[in-house]
Amino acid sequence: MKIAVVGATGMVGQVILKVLEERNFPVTELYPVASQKSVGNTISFKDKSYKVIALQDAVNLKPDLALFSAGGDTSLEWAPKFAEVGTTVVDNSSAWRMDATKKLVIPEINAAELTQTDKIIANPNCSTIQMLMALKPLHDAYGIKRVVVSTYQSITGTGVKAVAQLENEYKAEKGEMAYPYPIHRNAIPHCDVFMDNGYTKEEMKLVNETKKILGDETINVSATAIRIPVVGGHSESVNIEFNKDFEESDVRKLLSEFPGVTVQDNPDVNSYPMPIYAEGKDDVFVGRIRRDYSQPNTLNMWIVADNLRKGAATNAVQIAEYLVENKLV
Ligand code: 11C
Repeated sequence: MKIAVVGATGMVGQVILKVLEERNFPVTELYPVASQKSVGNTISFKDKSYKVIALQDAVNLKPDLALFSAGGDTSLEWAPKFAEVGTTVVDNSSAWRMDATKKLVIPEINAAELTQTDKIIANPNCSTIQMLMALKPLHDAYGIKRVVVSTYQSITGTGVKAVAQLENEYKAEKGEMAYPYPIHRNAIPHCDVFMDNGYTKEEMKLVNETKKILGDETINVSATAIRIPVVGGHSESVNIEFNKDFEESDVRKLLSEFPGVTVQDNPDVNSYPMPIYAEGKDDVFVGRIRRDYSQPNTLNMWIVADNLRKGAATNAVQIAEYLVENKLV
């Protein structure tokens, strides 16, 4: 496969390269692509050095696949240009996710929707991916009526500028601010921009992407997204009301049998998922599984995953793997 990684010098782009290498993705030619200021720099992949090239140069090379992680505006402008020359684009931004003509894919859930004609495929938001990995087997078994989710999101979701802000604050040094407030020793109830309805865009991604990926407009989701000074991954406290009742033991079994989910839940030995331990792992970790006694058919759980891996890079590479394995590129 001739593969372009667009945004190769960014936080997710770097993890995409690492995941491609780890999973031994069949790369015959690699085109690292970045904005003009990084063109000419080198990146390494499988012990070889590659020069970073510009977007138009990468289009001219007609790659089979382009994995994009360069922001919505770049995707809106450039993904169609790659698609026009026959490249299949897997896009990490929010630009195409809610476009009815584009598939929004978590491979363990809905990769079967993909066909050869899908030239721009959207990778869901990180908080959506980890939540739905845990909800899918339970939705199939009991039918989800309503989800109330609060997120505790890693600063790596914002990017390098946020990581620098935390480091500067930690060392009591001045620097550029990624957030309107300090993040060190703080919790900021504000991820992405505010919308007219009083929710943030990040919160509405959890609402809308859930319906699209599970193919069920009747699922109600209410979300609050919080930024915390953590780097390893996103955490989510999720309360789920089902249409049918469940046994807690069956819930544990369904979750542990679902590919890509690891149940880590034993209060006797203080076993539960935490972002510091999820960092660098591809699985979604679920714990604190317990019945909500305040109303019927309702469950609480705690979901943690590395937002740069399963929440972004790994999911995108898994989509690419599915396309290759099923001869769709
Ligand atoms: C965050 N979820 O942690 C975001 C990062 O829509 O792909 C990714 C934004 C997106 O703030």
